[in-house]
Amino acid sequence: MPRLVIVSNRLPMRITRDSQGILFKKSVGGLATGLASLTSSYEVCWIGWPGTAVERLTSKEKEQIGEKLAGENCKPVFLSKKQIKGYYQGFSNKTIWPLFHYFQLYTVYEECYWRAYREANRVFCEHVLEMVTPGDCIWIHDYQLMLLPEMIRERLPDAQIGFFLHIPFPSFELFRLLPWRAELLRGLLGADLIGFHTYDYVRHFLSSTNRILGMEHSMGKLEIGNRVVKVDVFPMGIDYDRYSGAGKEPLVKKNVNAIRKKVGERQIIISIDRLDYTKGIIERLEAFDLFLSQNPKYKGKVTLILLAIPSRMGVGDYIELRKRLEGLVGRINGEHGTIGWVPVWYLFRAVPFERLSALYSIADAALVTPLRDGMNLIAKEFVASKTDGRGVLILSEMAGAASELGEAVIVNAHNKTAIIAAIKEALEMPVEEQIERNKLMQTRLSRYTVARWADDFIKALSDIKKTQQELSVRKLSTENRNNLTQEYSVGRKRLLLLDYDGTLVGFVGRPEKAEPDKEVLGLLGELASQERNEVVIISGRDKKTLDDWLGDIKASLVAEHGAWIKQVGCDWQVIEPLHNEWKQTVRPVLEMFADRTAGASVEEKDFSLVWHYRRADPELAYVRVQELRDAILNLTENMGISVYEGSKILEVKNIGVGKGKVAELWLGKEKWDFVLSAGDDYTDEDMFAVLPERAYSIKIGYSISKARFNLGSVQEFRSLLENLAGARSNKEKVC
Ligand code: GDG
Repeated sequence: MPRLVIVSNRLPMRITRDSQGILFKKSVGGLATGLASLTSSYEVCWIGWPGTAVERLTSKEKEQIGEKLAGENCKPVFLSKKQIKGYYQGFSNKTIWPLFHYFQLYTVYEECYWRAYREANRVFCEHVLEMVTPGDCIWIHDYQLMLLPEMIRERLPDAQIGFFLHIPFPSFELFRLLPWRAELLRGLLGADLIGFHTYDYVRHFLSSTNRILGMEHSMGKLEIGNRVVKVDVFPMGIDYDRYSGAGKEPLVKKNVNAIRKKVGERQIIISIDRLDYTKGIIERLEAFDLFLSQNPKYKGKVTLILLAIPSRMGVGDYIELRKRLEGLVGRINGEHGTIGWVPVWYLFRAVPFERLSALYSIADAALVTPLRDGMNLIAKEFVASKTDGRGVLILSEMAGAASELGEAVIVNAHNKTAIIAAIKEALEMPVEEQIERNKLMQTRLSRYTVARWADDFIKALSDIKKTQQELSVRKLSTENRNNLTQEYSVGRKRLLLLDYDGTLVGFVGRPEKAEPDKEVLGLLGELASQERNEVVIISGRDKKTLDDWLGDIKASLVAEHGAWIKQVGCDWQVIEPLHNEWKQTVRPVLEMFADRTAGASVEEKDFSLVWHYRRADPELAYVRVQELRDAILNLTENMGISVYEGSKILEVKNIGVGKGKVAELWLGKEKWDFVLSAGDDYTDEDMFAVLPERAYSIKIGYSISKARFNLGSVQEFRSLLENLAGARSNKEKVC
C-alpha cells in the first residue's frame, strides 16, 4: 500500500486563537469530513493551509503548530495575508468559484489575483517536494490547486499524481471566458488521473481540452508527451455507517428529544448549507414563504429549521448574502408567525456532529436546492440518517448528487412553483412511499461509500500508472536507440520507409502549410545521399505536392498512400490499374457535407477524395464524420472502394491501395540488412504489420500500435534521424 500524500487548500484541522492562545478545531466542509475516514485504511500525510495568516503567529506559535499538526500527520503551509487575499479570497473564491458555478456576473478577472494564485500554488509545490518520497501517491484536491499537478510534474517527472475537482467543471462556453483557461488546463494535465463527481463535468472538461488545447481523447484518455492521462467519474460518497448508526447514540437521542420538545408535533423541514450564493438559500426561503401563503392550512403546522454555516466571511458577496438572508427570515417570521409559532428557525453557526445528526434524523423533509453544486453531501447524509425509512429529500437537479439520488423529489431550483409543489408533496407523501424511495437510495449509498470512492480513485491512479509504464517499456530507450544506430552503421543495404505528416513534420491548421523546413530537408537530403540507403517517403498527399516539396531529394516518393510511386530517377507510375468512376457519385456527397460544416473542405487526389475537418468545430465534425461514413458506404456498395478515417480527415479510395502493399514491394526488392519504418497514424499500421521481425518500426505518439517502439514527438524522431545521419559520417571516416 503506497503512502497517500493528500494536498488540499485546507487541512482537516484549523487553527484559531482566543485570549488563551492557539486553538485547534476540526474543519467543517465536504472535503474534510469525507477524507477524514481515510486515515483508518491508508498511511496518510496531509499538506494544507491551517487557516490563519502567518503574520498573526509568533515564531514560537508556528513551531508549536508544526509540532501539534505533525502529530496528526499534517504539514502546514503558512500563507501571508497578501497571499490569502490574492490566492484564496481572490482568484479561488472570486474567479474560479463563481465562474465554475455558472455565476458569471459575480466573476472577477484580475491579473494580480492570478499572479497570487500561481505564487501560492508554487508555495504548495515546495512543501510537497519536501514531503514526498519515491513510491508515494500524491492526491491533490480542488479548485484552489489546479496548477499544482503540472508544477510537481516538472520537478518529479515520474511521480504518481491524482487530482480531484470537488466543484462542477463548467461547460466550455463558460470556461472559455477565463483569460487563463489554457494555463489551468495544462496545470491539471500534469496529473495522471483527473477525477470529477459526474459524467457531465468530465464531458465539459474533455470538450475544453479539445477546443482550447486541440487535444483529442480516446475513451477518456489523453496523450500528453510520453504520458497517458485518464479523466473519469468518481461520485464522492459518505461515511454511511457513521450517519446511519448515529441515531442510536445517546447524545444524538438527547438532541432529538430537545428539538422535539421545542417544536412540538409540527412537521419539520431542514435546510442546511454553508452560507453561499450557489446553494440557493434565498430562492428556497422565498418558495417557503409562497408555500405558506398558498397553503394556509400549514400555518402553525410546519417549521423550517434553517442552518447557515458561516463561510468566507471576509468576501463582500457573502456579507451581502447574509444581510439579505436575515432580512428575509425576519420578514417571513413577521408576516406568517404567531405568538406560539416561528415559521423559520434560523441559526448562523456550525453545530457539532450530534446536533447535525439529530436534525437529519428528526426532519420530515430536507430542502436541498442549490442552484449549482459539485455533489452535495448533505443530501446523502440526510438519506443515510433515515434508519426508519421516513423522510423526504427534495433535491435540486443542479446538484451532482441528483445523478445518484433519482428517487428524491427532484426540482429545478430556479422554479419556485416546482419547489412549492415539492414541499407539499413531501409533507403529504405516504409513509410506505417514503420508505420505498429511501431504501433504494440507501442501498446505493451504503455500497459506494467515501472509502470505496477513495479506493476506486487510488486504484484507477495505479492502473493508469501501469498503462504508462507498459507504454514506456515500448518507448525507444537509450539502449534500443544505441542498438539501432549500431545496426544502421554496420548495415550495407538499408531501407528507410518514412511517413511524412506527423512523423517528419508536425501538424498545422492548414495542411498546405505543412511544407518541409530547412532542418528536415537537410536531414532527408543527407540520409538519401548515403549510398547504402534507400529512402522512401510514403505519404497520403498528392504527387504534385510531394514533387514540389521533396522532388530535389534523392529519395523515392509514394503519393496517395501507395496509389502513385516515383522511384529515384524514374517517373510517377501507378502501382496497379485503378479506377475512378466512383468519384462522380462520392464527390457531391462530400461537398454537401462540407457546405453544411463550417471549416470543412474537400480535397481531390488522382485516386482518392478527402474530407478535411481540422478547422471545423470538433463536436459537430464528430457527428458529421459518422453520418458521412454511413452515407458513403450506403452509396458505394460493390464499387470496390473503402473509407478510412485519419487524423482529422476521412478519405475515400480504392480498396487494396495502402502503405502495406508499398512496404511489401520495397521489402521484396533487396535483401535488406537494416530496415527502419516510422509513422504516426492508422495508415502506417498496415506498413508496420508487414515488416520483418528485426525491422525497427517506430510509432510517433504513445498510443497502441503494431510498431515495436514508440517515440513521443516529431522532434524526438528528427533527433534520431540526426544521429543516423551522423553515424554515417563517423563510419565512413573510419572506412
Ligand atoms: C464541496 C462542494 C461537494 C456542514 N455543516 C456542518 C457540518 N457540515 C458538513 C456536512 C457535509 C459537509 O460539511 C458539507 O458538504 P457539501 O457537499 O454540502 O458542501 P461543500 O462544503 O460546499 O463542499 C460540494 C463537496 O465539496 C465534496 O466533494 O459535495 O459540492 O461544493 O459533510 O456534514 N458538519 C458539522 N457541523 C456543521 O454545522 N459537524
